[in-house]
Amino acid sequence: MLNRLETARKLLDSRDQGHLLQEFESLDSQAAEQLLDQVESLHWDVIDQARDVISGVGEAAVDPDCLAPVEAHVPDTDSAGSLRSAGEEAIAAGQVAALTVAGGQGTRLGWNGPKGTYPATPVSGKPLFACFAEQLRAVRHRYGAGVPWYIITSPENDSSTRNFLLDNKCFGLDRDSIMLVQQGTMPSFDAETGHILLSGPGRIATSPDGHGGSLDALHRSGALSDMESRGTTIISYSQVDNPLAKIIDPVFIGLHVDEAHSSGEASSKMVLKTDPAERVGVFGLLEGRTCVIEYSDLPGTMASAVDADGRLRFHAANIAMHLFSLSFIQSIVGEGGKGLPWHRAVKEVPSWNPETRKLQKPSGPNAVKLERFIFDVLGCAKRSAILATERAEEFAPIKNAQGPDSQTTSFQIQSDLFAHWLEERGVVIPWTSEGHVDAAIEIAPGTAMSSGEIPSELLPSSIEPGSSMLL
Ligand code: UD2
Repeated sequence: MLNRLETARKLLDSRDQGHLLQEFESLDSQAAEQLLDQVESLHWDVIDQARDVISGVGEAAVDPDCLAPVEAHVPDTDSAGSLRSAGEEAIAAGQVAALTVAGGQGTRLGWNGPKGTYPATPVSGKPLFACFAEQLRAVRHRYGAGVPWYIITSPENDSSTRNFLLDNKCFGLDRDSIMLVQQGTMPSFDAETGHILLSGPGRIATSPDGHGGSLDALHRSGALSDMESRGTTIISYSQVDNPLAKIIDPVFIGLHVDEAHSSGEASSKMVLKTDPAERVGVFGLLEGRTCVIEYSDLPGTMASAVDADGRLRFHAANIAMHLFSLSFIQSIVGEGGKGLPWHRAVKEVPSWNPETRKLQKPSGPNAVKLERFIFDVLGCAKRSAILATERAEEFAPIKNAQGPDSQTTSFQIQSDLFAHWLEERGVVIPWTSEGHVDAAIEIAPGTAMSSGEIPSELLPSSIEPGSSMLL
């Protein structure tokens, strides 16, 4: 233990982080061991490279004159048909893997468990993980090809995620078709001094390193090699918080592999942004390369700028649905890859004070957190395709306990979508004056993935106001 301590002390003192060992002598042997483990497990080379980001040096705001709007692809019926066939070919050939990022802390949701365990559908209240598992089962049934599913977890929620999936028998999927991959963490830094914060006696305050950290985690864990061994060439990326995410979408995959539109490296979905204040990133072109400017980085004047026909100039909203070629990702995180840039956020992080031996609750944002964002890979692709999709069909995120992007708003979006599916099949629907359905309606992916697929024998003649319907 002694030379471990000396090694740690040298490493920390050389970075002005020696305070982390200040109360080492007062720790019991287990806590002392855990502190040394934490010090040794942090990626100090990465932390050293992020020094300027931590201090906020050189943070450049977006230059309005350099960012141009993107052109999204709006498929008509014919082109959608041919894209779908190409996508179905890739799926049936077992070339597609699903990647769900579920390592976030879910702070805004106030849910005591992994976000993927949160009830996400209006009638059955099935958890988010079940929504995606059912889609994968439907894809396996329809195309005869299993889709390997990689789920990004954090050190905090990995075991509870694993136990939840096993307790639910992987929702009918083969256990060996699911791989949980723990993402990395980064320490939190005092925003003024740059000193790493403690979360308790002998415990370094850390948080997940952002969904962009999933790429390094896939590399380090061997998941990318596992994909290769399974014949994966396309990774279908989505966030755990959107129950309407079509995690295997043949039209999207068809566009991604269509050389007329895409270099086959990285493609994304967009929905129309109409509210300048909506908390979503927007797509743009910087020197000809696709990028996403996060809502927190987009100057207000650019967020509210409108073009000639009154539409927001930056109206292509990022819904965090991407397709990546496996070889492209390997080039980013492999030996030659320099990895993704760090984004700096200043947040409130309670910190342990060894002097007073108390956990100090900050009166305001006091700590720098560093995250990598997945969408920063887009700039490395020669030609990204962006598919325009309907918000009402594909985007019903659950991020907050109430208000926007909450279970309530998501349930209404889902019920409205399924009501439209039923109405297209002749069912009489009770619409309110605001254009929402006055009922809770849920159609499981195993029943239908579109209106036309609903078995006729299941169709009612009408939906009673205030009723619930599960198909
Ligand atoms: C994200 C996008 C935003 C828009 C919106 C759509 C970013 C920074 N912003 O906003 O542009 O696309 O989603 O809903 O991407 N996660 C991890 N590990 C982490 C951090 C997050 O797995 O270390 C997951 C998390 O579980 C969640 C998702 O990534 O499902 C997005 O989390 P967020 O809170 O960072 O981003 P958000 O939702 O504000």
